[in-house]
Amino acid sequence: METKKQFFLECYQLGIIKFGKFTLKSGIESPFYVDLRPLASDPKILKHLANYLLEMLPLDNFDVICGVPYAALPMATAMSLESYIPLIIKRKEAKSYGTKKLIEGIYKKGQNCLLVEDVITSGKSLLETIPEIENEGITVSDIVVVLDRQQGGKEMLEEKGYNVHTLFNITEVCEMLSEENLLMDDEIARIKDFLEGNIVKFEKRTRKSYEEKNKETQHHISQKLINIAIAKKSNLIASADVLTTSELLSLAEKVGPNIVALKTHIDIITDFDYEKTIVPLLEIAKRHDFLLMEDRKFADIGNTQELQYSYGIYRISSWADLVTSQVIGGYAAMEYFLNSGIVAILGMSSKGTLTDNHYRNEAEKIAIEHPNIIGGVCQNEISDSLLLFTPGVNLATAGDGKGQQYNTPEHVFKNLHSDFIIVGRGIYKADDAEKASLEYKIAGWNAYLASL
Ligand code: 5IU
Repeated sequence: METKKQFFLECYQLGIIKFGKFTLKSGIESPFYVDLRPLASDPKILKHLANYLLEMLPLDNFDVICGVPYAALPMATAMSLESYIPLIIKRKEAKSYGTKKLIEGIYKKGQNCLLVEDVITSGKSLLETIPEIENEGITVSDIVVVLDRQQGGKEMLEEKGYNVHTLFNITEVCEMLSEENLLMDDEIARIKDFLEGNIVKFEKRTRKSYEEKNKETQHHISQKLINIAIAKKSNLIASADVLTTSELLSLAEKVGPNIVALKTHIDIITDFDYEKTIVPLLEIAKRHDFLLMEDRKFADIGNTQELQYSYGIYRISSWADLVTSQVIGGYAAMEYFLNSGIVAILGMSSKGTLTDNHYRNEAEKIAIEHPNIIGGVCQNEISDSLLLFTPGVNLATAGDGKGQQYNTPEHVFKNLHSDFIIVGRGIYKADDAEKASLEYKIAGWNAYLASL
């Protein structure tokens, strides 16, 4: 069974709510804009919507059903079809000829009407509509609304004695979108501010270019990475989650010209052999000018991490330009990765991750302060003194059925101000990995340029 949240997310995909800066009819600037008319263009969604609305209502109370024109007309029609409660139609203006009726359809005096509205803001338009229906001798006891903008309308109508039923309100919408990483914390704060009746300040959010970040960074690995990005016009890191040396080397050879770095999970290579795996990989990386990023995600005390970094069969410190590390061990645990730039894990892309707001903020503080940390992996915007690496990017799909949640390059560059995208299956599972890497390279670079 589909949950209410899943249903909302389907509706959201149709573009019914936009976030940014919008000037309302009243001249006030709003941080969001709602238009539910697209819902009527998707028959399955409209039918589900009708049923969700009907479920909330005491249906025996109603003799007729009426939508406030125009957006709620298809909704009221769908509800009528699903419930067999007859529909009446309210005109926007009375005809200047003939019957001059404002309400069309079959009804009798004394009947009770369910009024349907798409969005309620101040409630003013409903307050104008209700007397026009009541003038015909029909009573209105209940109003059902798809989305409450929470600007006082619901409360005002309830005070006047109407039962107002709302399917969603903007606070719930923000929560659902935030859980899905579709809405940034600063946008939510601005919406809250707006709902509290404050004039909202829209500071222009700008992102730093590679050139600006290059000037500010002290770490030679950041500079190297950024210089490659500028030279190749690429911000693509391919994730080589393959299981054999031959697959790894063959992928590196194919995607090498299009990437800034190859991300490895070296411990999943079943036939790992330093001479046969790392030596040729270093040669390919040098020839195609990309860096090696070992996604080891260290998560221990400093001493153990130092050993894991330099010893064992992988000898990561001898070849990895970049390594990923959790910062769960604290600032001091980050001291020992001396040959590589550290990319700190700040937030994860998997469903139900424990990297909540508090954790991310604390981890980010360490990342900002630590000279060995050049950036972070995150699904949120982070300080622009760090490089932001964003995995969970795929042009073709929204998830993998195993908890991975994908975004588009446009989203991560524009909204998160990401610097590098990390793409795994989108490339190594493609029929033609070389072609796919070129597609992601172009999409990533264009999205970066568009975000400036
Ligand atoms: N990865 C994520 N999400 C994260 C972190 C790492 O996907 O939050 I931290 C890794 C896992 C995999 C690669 O190696 O990035 C993404 O691969 P796919 O594009 O195949 O999902």
